[in-house]
Amino acid sequence: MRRTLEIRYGKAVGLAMLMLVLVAGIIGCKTDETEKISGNVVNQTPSSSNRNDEEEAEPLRRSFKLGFSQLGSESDWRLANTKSIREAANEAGIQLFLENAEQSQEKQIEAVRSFIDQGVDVIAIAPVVETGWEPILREARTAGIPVLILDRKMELSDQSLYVTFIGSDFYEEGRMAGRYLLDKMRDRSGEIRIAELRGTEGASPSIDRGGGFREALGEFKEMNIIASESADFTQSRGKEVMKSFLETHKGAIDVLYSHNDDMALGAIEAVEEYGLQPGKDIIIISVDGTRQAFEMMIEGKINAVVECNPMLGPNVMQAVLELMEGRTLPKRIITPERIYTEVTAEREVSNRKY
Ligand code: GZL
Repeated sequence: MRRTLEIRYGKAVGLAMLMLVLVAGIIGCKTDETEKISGNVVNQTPSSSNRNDEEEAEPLRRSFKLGFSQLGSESDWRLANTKSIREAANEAGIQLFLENAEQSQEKQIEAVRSFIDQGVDVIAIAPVVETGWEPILREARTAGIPVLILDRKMELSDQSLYVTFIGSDFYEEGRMAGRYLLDKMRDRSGEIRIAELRGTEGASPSIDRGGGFREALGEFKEMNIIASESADFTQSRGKEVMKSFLETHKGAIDVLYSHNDDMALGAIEAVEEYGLQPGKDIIIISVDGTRQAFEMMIEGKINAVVECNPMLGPNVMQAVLELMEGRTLPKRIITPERIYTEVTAEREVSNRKY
């Protein structure tokens, strides 16, 4: 009996040892597998010995590197956009390399080349103008670095040169401005003389906001754009160009359509210095939706603002993380937007985040 027990006990111990070795082997392989799958895990086994098994299996993700070429700092919208990108990168634990090109495409291209040399994981570009990007995007593709286009669009013959566009539908913004004007003037008869302050020449918001506005006004022949000039999205240029419009047309302007709030704020100064009342003598429609523009609507100096949301940061960082996890992204990620008027401004102004 005793001998039998000894043999059985011996066998049980041997079997248990074998099981232990087998289980240890499986855990070891799993760890290796985890490392292979995620790819970007750098320290799989945490140094502290007091972590339990579950924590041991959770890989530590290294912080990804995002190189972002920001086009400039020309407007309140742009400052809010940069702030949103910085805060969202910090929140997501993504290492952000941000270069401000001060509205120079050449500096943007140099910045992208430096990101390639630094070996970032992803490159994001807010392109100052639509054209001239294919060569540098090909350099990024050769380096195996995916590119996100933010805010403004690029004109590309090869759509595979970028992963996704994250921004607004500027053409629809222009249509919303045009539809508002048609409604605002529905009881007016005779010619409606419109002045337009365009944004940066060749920039997609300038091209599309102008196109959408004209499409909406299309069949209404009394709607006449008598003056249109770029004021580069800045307040100072907006004042200068509006001053020249007023002098050229001797104040005979019924509507100002400004492609952004900064130019509209400059234009308001010019209108008041000319002796007219903005928002009354001249209807003013703008785009962006900055807090200052809302305050002007409450004062009755701007009649309507089409929102263009600069808070792209969270969408951008989400896209970076999904890209790094090997997921596919939609080709366009569009921010929903709406129009606000002097009627709705008061109850909305406190919600404005930029
Ligand atoms: C629009 C953005 C434009 C803003 C301007 O998405 O590119 O550039 O409307 C800014 O205020 O300068």
